[in-house]
Amino acid sequence: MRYFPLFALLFCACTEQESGPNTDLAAAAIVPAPLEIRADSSALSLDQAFRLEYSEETIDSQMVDIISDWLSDAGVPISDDGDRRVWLENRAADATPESYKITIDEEEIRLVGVDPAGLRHAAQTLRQLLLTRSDTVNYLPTGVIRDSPRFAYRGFMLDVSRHFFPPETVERVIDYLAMYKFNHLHLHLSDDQGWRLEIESYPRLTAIGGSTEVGGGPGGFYTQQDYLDLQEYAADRGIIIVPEFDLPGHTNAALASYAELNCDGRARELYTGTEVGFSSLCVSKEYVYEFLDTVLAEVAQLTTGPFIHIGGDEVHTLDQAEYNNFIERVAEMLERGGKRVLGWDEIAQAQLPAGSVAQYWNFAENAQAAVAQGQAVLFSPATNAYLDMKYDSTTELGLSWAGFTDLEDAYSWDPVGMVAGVTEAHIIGVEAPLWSETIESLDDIEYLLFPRIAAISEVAWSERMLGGEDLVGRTSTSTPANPYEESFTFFEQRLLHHYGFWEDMGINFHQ
Ligand code: TNX
Repeated sequence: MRYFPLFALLFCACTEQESGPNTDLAAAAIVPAPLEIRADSSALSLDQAFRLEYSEETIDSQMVDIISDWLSDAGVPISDDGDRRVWLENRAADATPESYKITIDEEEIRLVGVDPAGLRHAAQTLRQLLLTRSDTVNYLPTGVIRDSPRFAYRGFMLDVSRHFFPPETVERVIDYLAMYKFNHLHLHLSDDQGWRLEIESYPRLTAIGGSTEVGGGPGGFYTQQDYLDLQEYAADRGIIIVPEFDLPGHTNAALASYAELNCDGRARELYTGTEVGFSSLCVSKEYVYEFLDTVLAEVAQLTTGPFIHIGGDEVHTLDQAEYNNFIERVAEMLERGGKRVLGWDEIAQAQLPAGSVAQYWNFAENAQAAVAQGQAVLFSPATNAYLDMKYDSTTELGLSWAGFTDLEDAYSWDPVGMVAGVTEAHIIGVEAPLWSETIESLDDIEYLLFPRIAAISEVAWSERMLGGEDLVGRTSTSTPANPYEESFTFFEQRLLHHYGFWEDMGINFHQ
């Protein structure tokens, strides 16, 4: 593991100057914390307009437009004949994908990414510098920021099945994820309460299966065009959509839409409650496999990302052999279609194709089984990363089956060391799921997301101070040593500066 002195550099994130330009870039309130900041004790005035210039071979104008919007919304006047310059560049390098470097001097700002994702992250970091600066002094401190992600997969899951959320809501969520350097949005597109993606070969899945939701509301679904548009909106912001169809359990909406999917050949009633574990496709029927072959081929055809998520959780009505056989057949379909298998940790009980990923949410032995097969593990421990858990006993929204999860709980954990035998090399990344049994609107989503999503972003992106000691040898002062306590303090200091712009953006965050 690499260690860098970033926490030491960020130590004074809270000490705002009273007057005069802030010349200490190391005091920047950047979340997730970057790898390295070098301050050089000067400042760049933001009083003049900036022109955006870029190397045209490596950057498309769509990206420049998005970056330009981010910067002007954050208070930098952008104009074609601006006196000062913001320079954008992609420069391929032998570095971790998504790495970037920002240089600010008294004359200009330079953003260099090793790839388009890196350049976008650079722009987001600059945006945070702008949004968190004190509004009485119109300067940015000068210096250099170098940054790269610890984990390749940094995800968030939105359950659009228990309650349906329209595309505009998903777009806002994508904006928030991009701001905190996430790169995957997992959409939980089917469950007992709703099937949410149009499938041309099986139109009743959405006509019937998409017609309601928890509590009996109207539900809804994405047309294939909606899905393609969302996928493009996300890609323009560096985010890959991971579609999930939860199989073979959590399928009541499909069982209500096509009678043939049931062993008794009788369609189920639509379901608007919140129980789990009662439904399953009839895994002994060939019809079910023909159905899935067609459905998954349509989804694979629409989806540009490498993964399709097949769920696999909480199947309480099948024996192990039936379950394994089912998962293996479905995994094989994806493999034939050129997609990688992602599924909840239970899928590791079956033999998976090389390159599969088990999403650890509850069962350590399943994560270990995945590693024993040579597969990767994605960390979503319900005790720390489930954003549908209540903050505390007074939180009205959310559930509490995995306990309460306050900001410190969401921050103070690390995937390495959580499951014996699962080491950094096996871990593809971190994902925070938001299940929607109790939430119905963008306001509700924001309340459970903010501020915890920022904590998860730092777990997924930043090098941590582990074992009570960082690179510069600062040791934890807590007894017994809590390796996360000090880094949490630094995190909170930086995060406080984000509350102001969340308020300005109208985000309904939990205080
Ligand atoms: C468990 S996590 C589930 C979901 C629920 C969630 C509520 C998982 C793989 N299954 O079906 O929505 O808990 O927190």
